[in-house]
Amino acid sequence: MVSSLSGTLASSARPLVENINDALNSYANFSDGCPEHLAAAIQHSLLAPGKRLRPLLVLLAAEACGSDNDRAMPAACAVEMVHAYSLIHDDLPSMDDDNMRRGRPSCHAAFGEATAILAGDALLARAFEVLARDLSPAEVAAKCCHELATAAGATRMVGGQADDLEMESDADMLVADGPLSADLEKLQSIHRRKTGAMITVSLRMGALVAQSDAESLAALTTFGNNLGLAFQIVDDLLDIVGDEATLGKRSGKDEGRGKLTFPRLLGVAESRTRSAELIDQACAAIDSWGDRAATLLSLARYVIDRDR
Ligand code: GRG
Repeated sequence: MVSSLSGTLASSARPLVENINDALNSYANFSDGCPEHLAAAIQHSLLAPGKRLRPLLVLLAAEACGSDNDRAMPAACAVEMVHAYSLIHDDLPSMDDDNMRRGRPSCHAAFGEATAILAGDALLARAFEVLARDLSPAEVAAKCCHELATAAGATRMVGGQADDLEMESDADMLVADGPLSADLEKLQSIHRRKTGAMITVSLRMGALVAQSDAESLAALTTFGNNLGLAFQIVDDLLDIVGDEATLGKRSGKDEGRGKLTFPRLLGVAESRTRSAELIDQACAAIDSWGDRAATLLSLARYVIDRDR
């Protein structure tokens, strides 16, 4: 991500992303007992050049609430592990069926389907091992385990994915028959769970590590909820207007699969307007924080200007 950032954001984010990558590297090394091909599959996916948006949000939220990066790093790495697992499983033939991810062959394309499923499983488990072992005090570790498990589970990310897969077959019917507001509600509900929950929990874990007050936690939650939905709308737009080489994955696939997306429901221009409004609402939640929120605010603006 850093390569496509500019100005102040790049100079604040670059060292953080380097620290995140170093920490992920060490967490991707297993002591005796992990088969070599499984470790290779885990490293292939976890250490691939992703934007590291979620771990950055953890670190920046912690920093904005007065904590240092080292304390928050286990939570930052844990959320990236859950994200990497979700991408591996999402790319499987039975889900989104994608052979490219982060500019590389997706995990199952490189290591076979069974190993890819197991690499995802191992990353999900590793995330909670890291949170429970490396976060302190114990109450903060327990809270983060609870929040991340909820965000990743059946009522949020996995549930959103399940509804998204189910809706693929109904997309034509939905657009043709239903009132626009009902379709939009359904689409937003799916993406708030599938994509938004992991973005919001990243910010919340940062605040929890910093043992912030309830008001700051609530403000970051509002920031995250709006940012998460804006992120997904931009993801839908990039699938239409994005460049495959820059994205590092196939584009145009939503259309090919007949998926219901924001641009399909609202059109490209209205989707752009909607994502910009959501970013304004996100920023309004923490605008009054002044300098301590400056990088978070720049990151939110980057989310709608990004090209990958
Ligand atoms: C399979 C349990 C399970 C869940 C899948 C994450 C997800 C849920 C699906 C990924 C498909 C997708 C394109 C979702 C939309 C938004 C999203 C999560 C994009 C990928 O995140 P980025 O752009 O990726 O932050 P990088 O590679 O930069 O980390």
